Amino acid sequence: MTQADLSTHWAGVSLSSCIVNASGAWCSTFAELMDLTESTSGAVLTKSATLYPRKGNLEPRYFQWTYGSINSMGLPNLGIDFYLDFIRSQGAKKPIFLSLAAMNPEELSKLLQRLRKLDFPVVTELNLSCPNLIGKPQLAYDFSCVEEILKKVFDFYEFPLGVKLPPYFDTIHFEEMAELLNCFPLKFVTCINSPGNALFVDPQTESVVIKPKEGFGGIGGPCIKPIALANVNKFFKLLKSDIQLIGCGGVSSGQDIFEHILCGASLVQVGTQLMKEGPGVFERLQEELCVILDRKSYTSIEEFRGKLKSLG
Ligand code: RRO
Repeated sequence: MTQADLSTHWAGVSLSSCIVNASGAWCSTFAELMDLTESTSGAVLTKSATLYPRKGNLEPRYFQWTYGSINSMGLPNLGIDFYLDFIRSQGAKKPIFLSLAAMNPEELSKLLQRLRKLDFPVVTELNLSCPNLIGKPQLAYDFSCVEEILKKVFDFYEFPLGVKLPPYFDTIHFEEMAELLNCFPLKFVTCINSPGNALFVDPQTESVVIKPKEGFGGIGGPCIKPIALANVNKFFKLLKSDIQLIGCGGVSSGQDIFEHILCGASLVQVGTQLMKEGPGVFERLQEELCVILDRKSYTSIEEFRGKLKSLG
C-alpha cells in the first residue's frame, strides 16, 4: 500500500496532516495541550480564550451517547495569557492556533491588541458561535453584529484570522452570510460549531442530562454530520476562493473526513470523538483516511477536495 499524502495548509501554515482537534475538545489545560502536541494531529487549536480566566457553567455540563454529545460548558478557559504563554513555550514543535472568544466588543478589541503586540503572528479562529453563554445570543445569528465586529477587527488587525460559524439552515442565510464574509480579508471559515439549544432526555430517569440551562446545550458527534457537510459545501460554493473552508462536525471515521474534504474542507476538526477516544484518535483516523485514498488511487487530498458530484 502506498501512503497517501494527508498534508495541507491552514492560513498559509503547512500541516503534515489535515486532521486537527476542534476548539473545546481536549485543549483547555496544559496537560491536554501537551497531549495534542505529542499526538499525530496536524496542529493544535486552543480552547476559545477570553481576556480573563473563566470557570464556566455548573457541572454536569457534558454528556455523550452513541450518536452524539451535548454540552453547556459556558466557555471555561484559562485566559488569553495562559494560551499565549503555551504557544510561546512550545516554539516550532507543531503549529499551534489560537481560538478567541469575547464577551463584548471592548474585550475583543483588547484581545486583538494583545495579539498585535506579539513578535510572532498567531493564526486565530474567532469564535462567533458559542451556544452556551447564559443570557447571551449566538453572535453569528445576528448578521449586522457580525458585520460591525469584522469592520472593527479589520480596521487595525493584520494577522491571519478566520471565523467559526454556527450552522445555518436556510438558503438566504447562507447567501447573506457569505456575501458579508466575502467583504473581509478572512483566511478561513470553520463550519460548524455545535447546533445550539438541543435537548437530550434520559427516559429512565425522566430527566435532562446536563445541569445548565435546564438541560439545553450544543450538540456534536455523528448526529450532526449532515448539517456540518451542508454548511461546508454551501460556503465552499459561495465564498471567494481565497477563504479556506475548515470542516467540523460529526467526524468519527476516516470516511467522515473524506466526505468533509469532498464537500470542500481543506482540513477537518474532531470534537466529540476526540473526547471519547483521546488523542490516539488522530492516528486511527489518518490510517482510515489513507486506506480510502489508496483504494480510490488518490495520492493527495487536493485531488478530490470540493469535487462533490451532483445528480444531473
Ligand atoms: O464552552 C462552551 O460551552 C462551548 C463553546 Br465556547 C463553543 O464554541 N461551542 C460549544 O459547543 N461549547
